[in-house]
Amino acid sequence: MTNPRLSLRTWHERASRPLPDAVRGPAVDPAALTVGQVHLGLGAFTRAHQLLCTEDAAAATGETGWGVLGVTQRSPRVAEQLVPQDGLYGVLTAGADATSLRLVGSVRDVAFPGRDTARVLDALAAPTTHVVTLTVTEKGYRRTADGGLDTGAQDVAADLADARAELVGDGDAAARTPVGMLVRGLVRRHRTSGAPLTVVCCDNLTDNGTVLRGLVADALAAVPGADDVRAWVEASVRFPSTMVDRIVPATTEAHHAEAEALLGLRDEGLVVGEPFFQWVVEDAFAGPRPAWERAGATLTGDVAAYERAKLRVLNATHSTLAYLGALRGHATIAAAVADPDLAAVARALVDDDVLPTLTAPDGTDLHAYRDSVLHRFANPATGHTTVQVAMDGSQKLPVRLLGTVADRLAAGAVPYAAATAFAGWIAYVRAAGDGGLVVDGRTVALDDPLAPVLVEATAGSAEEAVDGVLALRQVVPADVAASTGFRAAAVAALRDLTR
Ligand code: CS2
Repeated sequence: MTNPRLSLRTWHERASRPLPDAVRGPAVDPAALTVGQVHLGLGAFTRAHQLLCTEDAAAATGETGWGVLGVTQRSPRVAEQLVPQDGLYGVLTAGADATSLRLVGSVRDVAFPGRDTARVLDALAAPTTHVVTLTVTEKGYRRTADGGLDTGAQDVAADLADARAELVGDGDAAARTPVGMLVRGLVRRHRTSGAPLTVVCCDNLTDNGTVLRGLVADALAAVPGADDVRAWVEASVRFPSTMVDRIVPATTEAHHAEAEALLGLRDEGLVVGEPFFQWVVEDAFAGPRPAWERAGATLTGDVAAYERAKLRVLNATHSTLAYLGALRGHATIAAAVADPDLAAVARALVDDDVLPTLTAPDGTDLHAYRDSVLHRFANPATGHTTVQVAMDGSQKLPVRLLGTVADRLAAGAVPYAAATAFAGWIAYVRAAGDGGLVVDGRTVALDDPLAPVLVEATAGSAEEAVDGVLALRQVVPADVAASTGFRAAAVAALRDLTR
């Protein structure tokens, strides 16, 4: 007999009977919450991170105003998962030794832009909404090579035309991009309540708050007649930077089976996370916020050092292990880091190239941080795949790897391990791009918004492939591309990998 589906009703029924010790219900009564936070990008990551923290903060303070309206991206799939479950979902924490399941009830409403844009805009404008959080991935921000908003892209331009219509109260067409949705919501807020707002970027970008503030400014500069809105945003909307950290793999059938065995209910919205959790948030808010510091987050005046250390140590070694690991046929990050050759590359990357570019954030021992990161990667229970981490390299490597390269070159050093990582990406692109990469019995497709450009750029000899990628200005900064030392190191590494 199949188990019933998770919902408020079935959960209450289930909770009236004894539960395994490893299962916890929502920290607050979901039915008592009203929406005070809008989240753009309701994927797995935020469900295992920010939204859990928001619920714990509400539980710690007893405040009932921090329910969340979650907004999906391009597909209605997450809405289909969560709406029938009254927004309830489980977070399966997969440790090396123990697994536990926690239900979260902070999502009080779910919207899909293709259908519900009007409702999202109203929520962004409502004076009862104080905080907007975003996890839309690197590519979701639609940036150009110089980091500005790609206002020439068709979908961005269409959103900006709708932002112009919104100036006169006429703009309910479906939003196509997250920044477009946000900007239209800001225009509506300015036109209606004018209440202050805080917008919290939670993606892996350097100085992410400043980046998002710049994109919003670019958008408004491209909307004729929006000068008053721009001035209001400058005065009344804050964009704190944040560093977010938790490994959240894609949910598998095995995870579903494990959670269902614990709970006795089917949960289509289940997400999985490692035991580790970190969130460092710049304490720069325009108004009220959930008491995230009561729920494990660090509120600080300076996020930059944390952000840089995390991107350059964790995310850079993650990508390196993903590319080199997949090329060696390792399906998971845990298998890749268990390969002594690859662990040595990861350590060399951190020790030789990354650490000289970092200042330790308050009280952090960066060597211990490196070890803790590699230890987390070795957790076999998450099942995090190399192919998942390998996606979108053209969007990720500039942020996680090429800043390190630029800094080392500026200091007069050739970053050899970083060149190996870069060559690993090129080798992966070549193998996946021509259909010749098989991991775990499956042919891997190249998953990257620039895939066709990358395949073309990486054709030919090792020299030609490295030169082809170095010439892609939307990926590689000019100072890195101009270095003959880095080029030679990358060519040598690519030859080794190809051999
Ligand atoms: C990973 C990150 O998929 C990736 O590119 O490097 O998602 C990583 O798991 C998180 O940033 C950890 O906080």
